[in-house]
Amino acid sequence: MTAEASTSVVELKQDGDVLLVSVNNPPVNALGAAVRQGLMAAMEQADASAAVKAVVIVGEGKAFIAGADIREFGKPPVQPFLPDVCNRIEACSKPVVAVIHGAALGGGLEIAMSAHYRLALQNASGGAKLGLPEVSLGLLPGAGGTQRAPRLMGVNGATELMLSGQQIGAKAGLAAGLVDKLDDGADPVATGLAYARELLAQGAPLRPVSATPGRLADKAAAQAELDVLRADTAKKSRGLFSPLKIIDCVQAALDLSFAEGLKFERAQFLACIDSPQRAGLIHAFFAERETAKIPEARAAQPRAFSKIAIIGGGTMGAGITVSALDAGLVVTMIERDAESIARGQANVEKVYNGLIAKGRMSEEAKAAILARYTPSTRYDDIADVDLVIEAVFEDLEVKKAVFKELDRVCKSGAVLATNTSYLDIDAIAAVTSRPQDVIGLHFFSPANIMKLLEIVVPAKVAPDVVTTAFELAKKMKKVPVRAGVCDGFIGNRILATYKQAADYLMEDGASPYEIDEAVRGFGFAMGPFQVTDLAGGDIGWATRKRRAATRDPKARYVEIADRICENGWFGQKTGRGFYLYPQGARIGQPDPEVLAIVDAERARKGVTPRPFTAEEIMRRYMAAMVNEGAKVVGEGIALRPLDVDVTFISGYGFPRHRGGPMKWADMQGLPKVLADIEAFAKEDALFWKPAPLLQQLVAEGRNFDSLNK
Ligand code: 3H9
Repeated sequence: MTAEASTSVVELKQDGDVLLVSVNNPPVNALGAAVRQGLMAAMEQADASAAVKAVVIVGEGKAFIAGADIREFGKPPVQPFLPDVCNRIEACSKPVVAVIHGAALGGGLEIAMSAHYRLALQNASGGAKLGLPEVSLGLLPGAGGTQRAPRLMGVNGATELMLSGQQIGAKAGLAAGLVDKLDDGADPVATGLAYARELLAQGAPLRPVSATPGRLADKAAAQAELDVLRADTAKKSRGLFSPLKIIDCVQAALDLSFAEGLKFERAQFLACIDSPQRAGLIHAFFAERETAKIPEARAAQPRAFSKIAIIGGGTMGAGITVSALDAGLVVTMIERDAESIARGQANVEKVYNGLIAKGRMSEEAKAAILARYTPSTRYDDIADVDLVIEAVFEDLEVKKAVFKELDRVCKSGAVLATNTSYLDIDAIAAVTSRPQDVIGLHFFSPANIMKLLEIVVPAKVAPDVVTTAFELAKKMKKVPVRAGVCDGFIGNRILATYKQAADYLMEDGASPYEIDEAVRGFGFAMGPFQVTDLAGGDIGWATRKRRAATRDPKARYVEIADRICENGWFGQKTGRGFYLYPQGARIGQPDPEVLAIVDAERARKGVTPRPFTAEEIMRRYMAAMVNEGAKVVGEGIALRPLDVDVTFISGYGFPRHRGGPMKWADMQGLPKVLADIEAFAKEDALFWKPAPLLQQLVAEGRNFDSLNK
């Protein structure tokens, strides 16, 4: 027995002539320092012991190994380093078999590629999931992955995996050359031991991937593939740092010896580690997992739900219905009359028909899903549902009327949710006899696609209703963020503020086109005026008119958008808005008549326009976003700064590699952001009033992240 070499996270067991190496580092067997040390010790043991003829590496629990321990990045590195562990496995004098069940991601797949044989299980833990997702963390496979993957899979196969970050299953892994054998067994240990014995019986040789060029043997063909990929990546990587570095590493795999290629890869990996993009992306990774950690979770189990009702079959209601059906729920959709419910049903079917047209769904699968869908015009049909999501017209009185009806028909204990983007949910709850069951669920359009779900918690709601909403989000594969009740909740409240900053910039001298370009240059997919044109200028116009009576008369108000709407220019749907959209074009062109309106408004207000650089535009835009974000956190509307970050990354197109507005502010340094706000306040003290929380953090020498812990 060789158990003495075992550590708490890597257990060694001699099974006949095979050394079984089990990685046991819950929850996902990440390759922290102790695991790396344990794997090194295992290889020493395998080499030293004459009793060991082969080695089997397995992961305990639900995964093989999910990669490097992401929490270690940014901290001082601890030896042994992962590339050395991989090289040590490959250099083992006995055949090493990696048995992959569940996730083998990043460094986990690199460990597997360093083994001499790879067996993928199709049934254990939902089947093997193979991937090199480092790119989504601002990194590249840095433990030999950029050198071994192309040798195993060729340039196209390896690069696709490394640039997309996507996972492939066992069968695809076999087809790609990544694994040697599939097995239907459900027990990684038994299956792995059997495979190792089979290999020993065949006298199977050591097979280090580094020893041959493998699928890079035809260098000219490989180079041609890489040239195409480089050009494509340069176009698509949109300012991201690591994708082109991945291409450079594959080039090194073609040009250099394996050892030199590894050295090159290491230098590129360390450059990625030092990049602010890595810090932003890893913050986003953890933040998305933190938002589900809410105070209510400690005390309250979610209520059970399987049957739900959606009130309203418009774009929003239909999108939510699709999300619910895809989550396996039984859905009744309610509309007021036969015509509306037919339209609602058509809206739902349209989504599935689109998937069928793209070859991503079969007619049978659609029929199976729609078997769980019932359209109805009678509220009495939803008397036994567990949960209701109301998605009718955004008007307080209309919603109150629906909730009175729900209160009448729904069974006791049913969760009653309203999908609203800014209405007062306490007021909606108050019309029912059961405010403890009423909650807000703010979906984003298209609701079946957008990841963000703001879960809005009114004063009287019961904790188990909140946890039920989070459970629903999990089932729907949404990113949930807990928000308090206020006008616009987290996202739309902050959006309204930075949109105002953009309006001020426009009136002061920047054109809407310069502002949009600066915002895109920062990494947003669209600028604020493009977004207005896409959403329809009339929507914001209606809100502005409704709020005119309550607007602070001392607050600066820019009328340019109103002038544009008065012409009937509501954006893409009317062919012009801030931009021109000739013949239904989706990309707008600058409109000289809009610029004339902007000039006329400046003249009317006596504003002498001044130029703004893209950098100046972004300083104001971001300062407004961060300042309002700090107010939202300070008032308890968002639990933590990371909830603001996740809201903007998942729902508002904020560039993920910048980590969200609050992380961005931390990376700038809060004193600098506050100094900007104070300088702008000299022009307009009302709008640029610094958030008390921001002032406090600066005074205490702390950052937003200190509130995330
Ligand atoms: C890399 O490998 C670099 C190398 O190439 C080179 C190095 C030199 N580390 O997602 P879940 C935590 S880069 C640390 O909710 P699921 C996670 O935070 C790495 N912690 O579960 C959560 O913690 P908590 C490349 C990690 O079942 C808990 O585990 N690898 C790591 O929905 C459960 O996670 C990746 O990028 C990690 N690597 O999904 C894979 N991974 O409970 C990243 C997870 O405290 N991971 N945690 O909130 C994933 O994609 C998913 O976690 C996975 C499981 C699919 C594995």
